[in-house]
Formats: sequence, structure tokens, C-alpha cells
Amino acid sequence: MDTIYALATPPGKSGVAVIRISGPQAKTALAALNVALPLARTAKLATLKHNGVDIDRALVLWFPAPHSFTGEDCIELHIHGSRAIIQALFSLFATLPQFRTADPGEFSRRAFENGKMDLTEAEGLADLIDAETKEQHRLAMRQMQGELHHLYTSWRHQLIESMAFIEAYVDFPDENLPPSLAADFRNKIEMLAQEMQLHLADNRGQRLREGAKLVILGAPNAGKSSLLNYLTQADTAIVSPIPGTTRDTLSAHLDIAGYPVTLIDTAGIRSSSNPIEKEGVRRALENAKDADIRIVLLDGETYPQIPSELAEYTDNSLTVITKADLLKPLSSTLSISAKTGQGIPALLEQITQRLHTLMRPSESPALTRNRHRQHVEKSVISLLALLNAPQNTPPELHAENLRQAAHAVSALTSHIDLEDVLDHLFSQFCIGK
Ligand SMILES: Nc1nc2c(ncn2[C@@H]2O[C@H](COP(=O)(O)OP(=O)(O)O)[C@@H](O)[C@H]2O)c(=O)[nH]1
Ligand SMILES: [Mg+2]
Repeated sequence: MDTIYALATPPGKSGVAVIRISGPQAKTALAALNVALPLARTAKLATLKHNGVDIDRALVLWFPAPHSFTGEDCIELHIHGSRAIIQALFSLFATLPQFRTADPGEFSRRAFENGKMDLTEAEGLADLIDAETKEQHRLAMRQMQGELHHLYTSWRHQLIESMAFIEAYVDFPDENLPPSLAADFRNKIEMLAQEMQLHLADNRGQRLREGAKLVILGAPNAGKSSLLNYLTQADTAIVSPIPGTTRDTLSAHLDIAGYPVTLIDTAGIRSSSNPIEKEGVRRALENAKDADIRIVLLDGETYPQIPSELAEYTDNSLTVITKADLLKPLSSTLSISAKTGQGIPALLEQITQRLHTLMRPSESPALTRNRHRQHVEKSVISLLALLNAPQNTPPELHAENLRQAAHAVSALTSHIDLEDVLDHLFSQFCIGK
């Protein structure tokens, strides 16, 4: 097994940088730097020195196996974040036997291989590093701390228990299950299948991880680009009094009340003979179709006329009148101004309500990836096959369905024929993680 090393902090200049070293030869790095092994898991200030040259004064930490992030012998060097220091250390490590630089995610992969975390916890860690908003952060923490691990492990135990129960009858072909036990057994499986189906029906975790898509629609000149610019606090889109200025879709990432949102500005909807504008309108309508939230803007200057092309999009959308600064106060419909900001807090409040519905995490653990969905679906299919089997089905067949269900659930957390899944997951990490 190679000993691997990498910068665990971002490259470049910084006050402090951390180098991680993991593997059976990790100790030799300290020997090469003339540093005596510190007490386990205790920070020690030391001068790193090689061939008589002082390289840095650093904090040195020693984590002997198995009590380390990877489960292997690990060393952390908290050095000054200087390119020259990093380079000096890396060129030294390159000369040490069985040392090499780590691949992306290799530390986490070793932690997984050594049983320090299961697959869902590793995914949680990846999501935690990628988290950009408060709610994503909370969700990733829950997963990293083992929420899905506990749920899926408990499912697996229940399935294995049921399997053992059924297999006890496989060896006695003349005996049928006593009816009361059979009912009990069915009940258990039914409840488990139901719990899995509820888990599948809740897509808030997945949404939160991926973010919601919010599309702004409206006639040309309604004030769509002005709203995008106002919400992003930047000149993201060109604003002009010329109708048809925005022809392509523009997008920006926003954090609204802790939820990740991709805001999309579109070309104004109208019939046009200009092929470029036509394409813009087509893209706008396509985006409108799979939007999680649609905001339809009605131009305050022409309100209450609603362009007929927009009528079919006002259902199920937030309908908002623009240019409120030019209007007398309106009571019923929400009106906003991108010039003065009036009405925008109320609009954000309505958007937030919808985001809560789409993504607010519940008490029960939520799946966060398609990978989870696929395995849980497989497991449910096997359980339903069991439940729908005819009365006189031999116990072997029940056992086989349970085995398949358990296999699918095991794949959620552990190492089962999924080398490609592992490669994919761990390669998404940055180097040093
Ligand atoms: N008075 C006023 N003018 C606005 C407001 N929002 C947009 N406009 C003007 O309306 C015109 C069209 O705006 P724009 O954002 O480009 O509309 P889009 O075509 O829907 O993207 C521009 O001249 C803007 O300055 C507003 O809230 N108040
Ligand atoms: Mg525009």
C-alpha cells in the first residue's frame, strides 16, 4: 500500500496550509524532517528541517492507525501557506520510498475501504464540502453523521431477520407456515415496503441538493431582466426600453432563505418572425415547462392587459405586476418595482413559501441522490413480488425475493459490485479530501 500525501487546503498563498499524509510509511516523513514522533493526536510545534535547512515552523499531528480519518497511520502538517514551503516539502516527499501524491478523493476512499464511513456518509461528506447554502449544509451534515446509514442498516437487518425466519421453513417442506405467523410475517414486510415507498415519495432532499429552478416569464419589456438584476444585485442582464432585448436565457445562482435557487431570465414571450427571437421564445417556454417555480411578470405600463401568449402560464405561477413606481397602489395582485425595490420583500416571501414546500427537510431522513432512489426502488419491487405471490408459493421463493431486497439495500451503504459507483463518487472530491 502506497503512502499518499496532498495539500488538504486550497492551493495558493494562505496564513496556514495543511498537508495530509496517510499510509504505512507516514512516519518516515517526520523522520526525514528531523521531527520526533509527537504524542498521538496532540499538536506539537516543531521546526521542519531537511539536510540542515530549516523549512518551516509548523504544527505537527500524528494519528496512529486505526484512529485516524483514513484508518491508516496519518500525519498532518499545519504549515505556513507559502508556495515555496509546499514545494520544498513535496519535493522531499517525492524521494521517500512508497510515497506518492494522492488522487482526488483518495483519503476519503481509504476511509471508506477501512470502514471509517459508509457510502452514504462519504456522499454526505462530499455534499458538505460542496454545500453553498444553510439548508444544504444542514442536510449534508445529517447525512454525513449517519442518518441514512442508520435507516438503511435498520432496513437491512429487518430483511435479514425475515429471511432467517423464512429459511427456517425451507428445510421442512411438509410444514406450512402457521397462519398466525404467516400473517405476522406479511405484516412486517408490508410495513417495510410502505416505509420505503414513503421514502421514495419524498424528493425534498434530492431537490435541496440540486437546487430549485425559478423561471421569470413575461412579455417583452415587462421588466424581467430588471428583476433578475435586482435580485442578483448585479448587472447580470442587459436592460433596455427596446422590446426583445433579451434573446437567450440567462441564469444566476441565488441563496433565498438558505435554499439554493437557479434564477432564469428569459426572452419576452410574443410572436415574432425573427428566427433568433423565435428561438429565444422557444427556449423560454421550454424552461417554463420544467421550472419548479414560475414568476409571470405583467407589465405595469400596460396592465391589466395580459398578453394571450402568457395566459396559459399564469396558473400555478406567481403572478406579479411590475413598475409599481409608475402605478397607483394596487390592492389584490402583488406589485413590485425594480427601480425602488417596493414589493420585492413580499415577492421573496412568497418565493420562500414555495421553496419551503419544495425543499424544507422533514424529521425523517430524506434520500438525496438518484443512486439511493434506484436501490430503494429495486428493494420495493422485490418486496411487492413477495407480497403479491400466490398463497401456495414455496418458502424458497419468498426467501429469494427477500434476498434480492436485502441485496439492494446493502448496496446503498456498502461495497457490493459497484466499483464504478465508487470511482465516480470519490473522483468528485478535490485532491486532499
Ligand atoms: N419605472 C420603472 N421602469 C422599469 C422597471 N423595471 C423595468 N423598467 C424599464 O422597463 C424597460 C424594460 O425592462 P427590462 O428589464 O429590459 O424588461 P424585459 O424585456 O422584460 O427584460 C426598461 O426601460 C427598464 O428600465 C420598474 O420597476 N420601474
Ligand atoms: Mg430582458
